[in-house]
Formats: sequence, C-alpha cells, structure tokens
Amino acid sequence: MQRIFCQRDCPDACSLLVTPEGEVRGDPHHPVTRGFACIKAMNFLKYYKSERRVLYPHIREGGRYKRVSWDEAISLIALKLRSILKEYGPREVLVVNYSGNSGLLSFNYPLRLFYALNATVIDYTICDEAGEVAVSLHYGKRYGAFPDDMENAEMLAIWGANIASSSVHAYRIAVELKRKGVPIWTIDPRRTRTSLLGRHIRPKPGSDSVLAMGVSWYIINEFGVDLEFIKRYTIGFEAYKELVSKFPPDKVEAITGVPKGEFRDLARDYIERRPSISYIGVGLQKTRYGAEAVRAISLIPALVGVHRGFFYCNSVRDFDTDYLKGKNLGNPSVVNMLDIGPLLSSGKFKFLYIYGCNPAITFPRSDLIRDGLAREDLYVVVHDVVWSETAEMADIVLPATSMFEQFDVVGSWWHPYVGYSSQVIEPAGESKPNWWVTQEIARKIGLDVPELYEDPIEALKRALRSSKMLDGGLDALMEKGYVKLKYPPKDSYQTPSGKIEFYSSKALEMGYSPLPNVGWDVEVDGYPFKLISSSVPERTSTQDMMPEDLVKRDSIYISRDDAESLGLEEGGLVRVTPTNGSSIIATISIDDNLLRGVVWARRGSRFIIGTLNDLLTNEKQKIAEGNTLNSNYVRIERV
Ligand SMILES: Nc1nc2c(c(=O)[nH]1)N[C@H]1C(S)=C(S)[C@@H](COP(=O)(O)OP(=O)(O)OC[C@H]3O[C@@H](n4cnc5c(=O)[nH]c(N)nc54)[C@H](O)[C@@H]3O)O[C@H]1N2
Ligand SMILES: Nc1nc2c(c(=O)[nH]1)N[C@H]1C(S)=C(S)[C@@H](COP(=O)(O)OP(=O)(O)OC[C@H]3O[C@@H](n4cnc5c(=O)[nH]c(N)nc54)[C@H](O)[C@@H]3O)O[C@H]1N2
Ligand SMILES: [Mo]
Repeated sequence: MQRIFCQRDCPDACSLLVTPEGEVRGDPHHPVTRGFACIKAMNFLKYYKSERRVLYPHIREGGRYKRVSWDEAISLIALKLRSILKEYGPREVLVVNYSGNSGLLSFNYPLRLFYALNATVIDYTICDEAGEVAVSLHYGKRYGAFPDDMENAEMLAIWGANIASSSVHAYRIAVELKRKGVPIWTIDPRRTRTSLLGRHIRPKPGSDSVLAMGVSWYIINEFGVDLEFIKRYTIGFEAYKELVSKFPPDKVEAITGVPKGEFRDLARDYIERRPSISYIGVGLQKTRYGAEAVRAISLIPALVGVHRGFFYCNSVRDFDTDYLKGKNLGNPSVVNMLDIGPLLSSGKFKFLYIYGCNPAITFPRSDLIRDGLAREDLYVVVHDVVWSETAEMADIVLPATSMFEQFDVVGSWWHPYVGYSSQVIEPAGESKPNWWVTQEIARKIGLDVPELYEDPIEALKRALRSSKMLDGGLDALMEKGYVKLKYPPKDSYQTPSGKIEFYSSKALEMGYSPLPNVGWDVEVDGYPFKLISSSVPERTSTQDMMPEDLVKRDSIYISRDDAESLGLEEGGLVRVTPTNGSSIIATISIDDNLLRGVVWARRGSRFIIGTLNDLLTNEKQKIAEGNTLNSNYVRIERV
C-alpha cells in the first residue's frame, strides 16, 4: 500500500493509505490517524477523477476556453508579465495563495518568483493568525495541548469549534473521554454534533471574551485560583484580577445571554477537574473581539494551574520557510488579503497569479473580487486542480497536480508529526505541481536568480536542515515517513519575563492592550440578524464539491421562531442585505439548532443569486488585522 499525507488545511494532517483497489484508508499505524479517515478523504480519488479536474492549460478566447500547450501558456504569461512589469512596475503584479494545499513546498515555493520580482504578496489574515498572535502575547510561543494531552484531560471545554466537522480525530478523542465519564463542555451559539457530547453553553456570537471573564470571575472570587502556580509561573495577576472584577456574573449574563449558573458550573469544572483542556476554535476568533477572546480563554488554565492547558494552534515550527519562500530575494509590497476585493474592483493591480486559493468564493466582499477578476485591464492566471469559481474567471487556467500526484512535506497545526508525502499516482492530464509552474515562468522571462530554479528536494532539505525540532531533517522524513517534532516543554514560556504574562509587555510594545481588551459585537440598527458560517464535514472550504453538488444552491439557515415571525417557510425565497451595500437571494432553511437572532450558512455557500462572502465586510480586528467574518449583521426579507 502506498501512503500520502493529507495536504488539506486541517488540524488532523492524516496519514492516508491508498489500497491497490484505489481506495483511501486511514493509516492504522499513525499515532493520530489511527486507521480512520474522514468522509472527504474517502471520496478524494473520485473527486480528483471527476469532470471538475483541469487537465490541460487553457486560455480564454472570446469568452470560451481553448486548450493550449504548456509552452504556449507559459510564453503568453511571460509576455504579459514582462510588458506589465515594464509599463506599470512590479508592485502591480499580485500573487494570491492560501489554503488549497498546505504542503511546505506547494504553499511556499511559488512565492520565490514574486519575491524576486518585488511584486505584491498578501498577508494571511483570513483564518487563524490573529488568535495565534493573541496567544503569543501571554505565552511566548503559540503551542499548547497536543492530542495526547487531550486524551489525558480530566475536562474538555470546546470553545467555538465544531470538531465533529473540522477535526474528526479530535472528535474521536472527545468521544472516548465522554465514554470515560470526563465532562465535556461546548461553547457555541449553535447546537452541533460536538455540542451533543456534553453540556452546552450558547453565548451570543461575538461575546466570548466576556464569557471568559465570567468564568474567570467565579474561579477568582468563588472557587479560588492556584496561588502557588500563579506566583511561580505568571506575572500580572493583580492587574488581571482587577480587569475580571469589572465583569461580575450579572453583567456577563446580560451581555452573553448565558445564565450565570451555567458558566459558574463550567468554572467549577475548570478548578475541580484538572488538568483540563480548552480547545479554542477558529470560529469564535473570526469576530471583532475574536483574538481578545482567544487571549482571555487561553489565560483560564493559568488561573487554575495547568501549563498551557489550551489548544489553539501548534504550527509553530523552526523550519526555514523564509528560505522556501525566497524572502531574501526581494522586498515585495504586502497587502492584507481581506482588502483584495475592494482593491481589485477599484482598478488596482494589472497582473494576478492565483494558486491554491478560491477567492471568488472565500474572501470577504467576494462580489468585489469577482468584479475585479472580470476587469479587462487585469490579467488573471489561475493554477488549480479543478475548475474552481475563480478559475472560471481567469484569462489563463493551468492544471495542478492533486496531493496524490506530487511530493511534499506536510505538518499539522494540531499534532506534532510531520510527514513526507510521496507521489503515488501519475499526474492527471498535463497537471503540474506548484513549484514547477513558477520555475517555468521565471525561465521564460529570463530571470537570472539561481534560487528560482533550485531543485525542490534541495530546497526542502535546506529549509529543514537547521531545525532543532526535527531530528535528521528531510532525510529522516524520507526514510521514516513521519517524525515527531520536539516542542519546547509545556512549562517554558518564551515571553520577556519567562513567565505567563497576564499583563503582556509584548502587547504594550505592539500597541495592543496589555490585558485582553474585552468587548462584544453589538447589533446594528435595522440589521437584526447576526450571520455566522462554519465548516461542514463533506468539504474542506470550497473543495470536494462534485459536479452534481455544484448544480445545487445553498440556503440561509434560520431559527424556527425567527422564521415564523418573518412569515417564512422552509424553502421560501429571501433577500439578505448586509451593511456593506450588497445583497443576495437564497432559499431559507429552518434550523432548530440556531438561537433567535442568529442565521448560519455553510462556508463557501453559493446562493441562487450571489455568494455568502458577498455579505461580509473587510473590517479588521485590532490584533494582527485579523478577519471578522463572523461579525456581520444582516436584514432578511421575503421575496
Ligand atoms: N470538514 C472540514 N474540516 C475543516 C475545514 C472544512 O472546511 N471542512 N476547514 C479547516 C479550516 S481552514 C479551519 S480554519 C478549521 C475551522 O474549524 P473550527 O475551528 O471548528 O471553526 P469553524 O468551522 O469556523 O466554526 C466552528 C464553530 O464556531 C461557532 N461559532 C461561530 N461564531 C462563534 C462565536 O462568536 N462564539 C462561539 N463560541 N462560537 C462561534 C460556529 O457555530 C461553529 O459551530 O477547520 C479545518 N477543518
Ligand atoms: N464566510 C466564510 N468565509 C471563509 C471562512 C469562513 O469560516 N466563513 N473561512 C476562511 C478560512 S478559515 C480559510 S482557511 C479560507 C480558505 O479559503 P481558500 O484558501 O480559498 O481555500 P479553498 O476554498 O479550499 O480553495 C483552495 C483552492 O486551491 C485548490 N488547490 C488544492 N490543492 C492545490 C494544489 O496543490 N495546487 C494548486 N495550485 N491549487 C490547489 C483547490 O482546488 C481550491 O480551488 O476561507 C476563509 N473564508
Ligand atoms: Mo482556515
């Protein structure tokens, strides 16, 4: 049996076996995959063989796509690129990439070309980055609990994550814990499969930093903190205590909508059931005060004396990704990816290269992204595995190999294993890996920079060679398949004081509040519904959609009470209008898992008219200019 490591942007980063019959199985020997794969993986090979595959390079001519050879495609790209560089300068060349393939090589290597050109690259703010910065303010490095810590937890509190969908191997651990009688809490405005595992707290979306204050209030004022731990491992507790005192239970109840008895019980479990783990999801972080909520939740374990008793993102690694990206090759301009829609639609940029990303659906103001992609004076090249919504608007579409058809090094942002993924299937059609395409473009425009042509295995070797976390570098990975990284111990804190900083000196230095800046989303007059969205088990973001799925349209989900008060029935048509001036038309679905005042849609939704992300703004959080995809309010009317 042959093995690959899944290159989807998912915490589980599974080891997948391909049977001689062409079936995908979870590797029984991998310590986290443990013999089972998600529903997406079971369908991968079918998906990659579907009609959606891009098999050959295509150029758009008179509104239709025409197959061309790689040489023609690359020559045309080089011609365009050269003339745009000459006429408008390198900053007008933009590269957009993100989470299509999270392999080290696939993600990073193509950027070398754009660094060398001094073009414009993006700042990756659309997912979890703000929360990562948040954790680092108090803890130094961002790592927290690993799967085995979760397995040994006496209590699990899952904040703003639906792991039954987004991390099925974490979900399995949670199921095992439940079986052992370990209390499981889920903090999510929606009822989900995850929340059915135990007790469910349903805050108003966007109010988690306040809820974390409420939990901390009970720990500090009623159940008692671990003073020994606080003295030995933290600084700034007095200031933190004062902040928490501003959020007594009644106030927290009023803001979050959660009865105080509920978060009091949660607080008691935090103190009585140690070690506990707070699993902090990306969902709650995608709000105006999302990173602040991550700060406040991550500090609860410090009150009760558990070293790094949280999980948010463990992807901190000492690999030289700057080398893989070619950061030393130039000094590109950087724009926040949340701003791409407004920038493109206002005429900015003349050449756009997109790989591993589907911004026509996934970026906020996706309506403006599509307006931009349609511009006559913008040349758009898309390298993708399938005919994505973005590819369908490109001037040139290039075929990419799937994760089974290329090699790469794959890490996880949850577990500590890194794997070497081999090519196990012949590339479909004329598809090529990401690194190959930008090498060819560089060659055609005649760039005299050796790093642009470096053998990708050599590049990986160099990027891994100085790692202290990975023993033996790429050679060890290739020989063993996967290696467990050595993370620093849980009780080492890489802050200026060497302790957990309740009061963060680094935050002060960066212009942020040294204590969590507790806040919450407030309803906008005339827009009574909060719109949130999240992952679903059968797709990763916009991937895994079969041709027959694409014909269907998604719905907007609403609570039964709200539907009744608006006179809406299942399947009825509505117009949804956000504060940003756009609007969409969709069918409505009644969902008993929703709170009043909250509407939900699947990530990547495409409606009868418009898409989900047309409804979002590009407003940013203060911390790391992170996204606020879950902080939007809308109006809903029958049509
Ligand atoms: N099957 C599948 N797995 C995936 C993905 C996928 O698309 N499909 N995507 C991957 C990626 S890129 C990511 S980033 C992760 C994301 O996975 P998660 O971390 O689980 O995050 P989300 O799916 O965004 O949202 C999870 C939950 O947050 C809740 N939520 C929304 N707003 C709030 C709030 O203000 N407070 C609280 N407490 N909860 C809130 C939603 O109701 C939802 O149930 O999953 C990864 N795994
Ligand atoms: N409303 C709303 N919007 C969201 C979110 C949300 O929760 N709600 N979540 C946000 C989050 S967390 C994320 S991570 C982003 C994800 O947004 P994107 O980064 O756009 O991710 P995908 O939708 O998976 O699209 C990736 C594309 O890469 C292609 N691809 C896959 N593998 C390869 C490869 O090896 N090479 C090349 N060249 N292409 C490849 C896929 O076919 C697909 O078309 O979406 C964000 N958008
Ligand atoms: Mo993400």
